[in-house]
Formats: sequence, C-alpha cells, structure tokens
Amino acid sequence: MSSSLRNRQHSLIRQLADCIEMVWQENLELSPYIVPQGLGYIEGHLEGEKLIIENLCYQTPQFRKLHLELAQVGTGLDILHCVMFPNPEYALPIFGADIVGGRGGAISAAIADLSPVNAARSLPVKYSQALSSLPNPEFAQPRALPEWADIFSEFCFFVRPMGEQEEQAFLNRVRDFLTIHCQIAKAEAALTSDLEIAEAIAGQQYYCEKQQQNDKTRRILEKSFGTEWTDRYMTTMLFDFVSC
Ligand code: 18B
Repeated sequence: MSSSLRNRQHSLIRQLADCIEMVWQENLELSPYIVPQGLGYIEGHLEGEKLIIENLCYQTPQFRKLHLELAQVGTGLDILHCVMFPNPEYALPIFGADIVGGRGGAISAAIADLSPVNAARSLPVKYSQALSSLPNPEFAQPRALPEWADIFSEFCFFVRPMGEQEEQAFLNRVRDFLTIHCQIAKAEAALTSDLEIAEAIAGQQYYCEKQQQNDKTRRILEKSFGTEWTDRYMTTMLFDFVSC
C-alpha cells in the first residue's frame, strides 16, 4: 500500500509500518481481507479534534486477520496499531504492537509482544527459544503495564524510546519478533484436536476482551466518533473474535 497517511506520520511509525508490510510480503501468502463496510478509511471530528484512520488487512492460511492500522489525531498525535490474529486451527500466539507519539516529537508509548493464547497461557517452546536468543537492549525508560494487561508474555517490551538510537532498537526488535513469528507460522501444521482448537478460540476471546478494556484507546476514539461507534469499532475491527 502506498499510504498517504504514513508519509505524514512520525518517522518511527512510518518505518515500522513499512517494516511490517515487508516482513508479511516476504514471508506469508497474503490474500485480501474484506474490511467491514465503511471501516477502511475513516474520518471523524465530534469534539473538534479530527481523527483519521487507515486500515490495511490481509489474511493467509495461518492467520484469519492481519491488521495494520494507522491513525492521526488532530495535528499532534500519531498511532500505529498492529495485530496478527491466528487462524485458531494453528497453535500460534498473537503478535500485537501499539505505538503512540507526537508528530516530529517524542514517542510516548511503544509496545510489542507475542502473546500466548493456548490453554497454558505460555509460549510454545519454539518461540521462547528463538526469542531468548535475540539481543535484548536496555531502554532508559521502561513503562509499567496497566492492570488489564495479564495477556502479555515475559518477552513483552513496553517503553518510552528516548531518541533515535532507542527508536531504531525498538524497530529492530519488532522486526526480529515478526520474522521469527512468520517463519514459525509458515512451517506450523494445523491442529487436529477439536479441544485444542476450542482452547485457541477461547484464548483469542480472552485476549480481545482484555484489550477492549484499554480506556486510553477507547477515549481517543470516543472523542471523535462517540461511544456507540467506538464500541462497534473496538469489537468488530480492533479486537474481534469468533465464538465456539
Ligand atoms: N494506546 N491505540 O491502537 N494496544 O492496540 N496501548 C495507548 O503514552 C490507541 C493495542 C497498549 O498505560 C495510549 O500512555 C488508539 C495493542 C498498552 O494504561 C493511547 C488505537 C496493544 C498501553 C492509545 C490504538 C496495545 C497503550 C496511551 C486505535 C499491545 C498502555 C499512550 C488506532 C499489543 C495503557 C501513553 C496504559 C496505550 C491509543 C497496548 C493514546 C486510539 C495491539 C498496554
């Protein structure tokens, strides 16, 4: 996608959006994903603050939905949101990332994780081995996770990157996570046990219900689109799940 929005966003967001798309294209068999009616490109401005959202989605045999979202609030706030929802027939964790920052200014929040959604709520050994062997740079300002965030793995990193060098370190670590994830996913065989598939579906539901509790996301959307729209958006576009 040659996005007009990303070219106007914070350089870390632009670089990460390009990186995510490149890793997907190089490693996965992408097919189009039909975005719900009216939710591809969205503009809203209820309380005077204009919010623009661009959504890009794909699907693959291993992933029911790959979602990359770029958003711009007013003149000062840029957001990148990305979630890779596995097809529940594959025993894969959920990759998620969220970057929030002022344009030209500092990034206030940068988070990425591969979150387990199996019954044991622990990452498959293949993942923990690969992730443990990555370089793990120190960030000067790590951030504490909120209360709802018990869904994340021990590899989750949540920081306020200080300066260009830390932004690049964040980008490199996300690229490593994505590459490991796509390579493991590509080689993964489908589950054959109905019980394990049901557990994967329940794990995705739990993940989504927790993410839907993020009031900081909700508040930004509500200011421009109201509560009803925001509720629909958070449950159908950002964190949708299939029930058993
Ligand atoms: N998120 N984020 O995606 N969120 O979507 N995000 C914020 O500096 C949006 C995800 C996560 O401290 C903040 O405090 C909007 C995924 C966590 O209480 C803002 C959209 C993950 C926090 C937004 C969006 C995720 C957080 C506050 C839709 C993880 C900290 C920024 C486009 C995989 C929450 C700040 C806390 C913060 C906004 C995590 C403004 C509008 C996939 C843990």
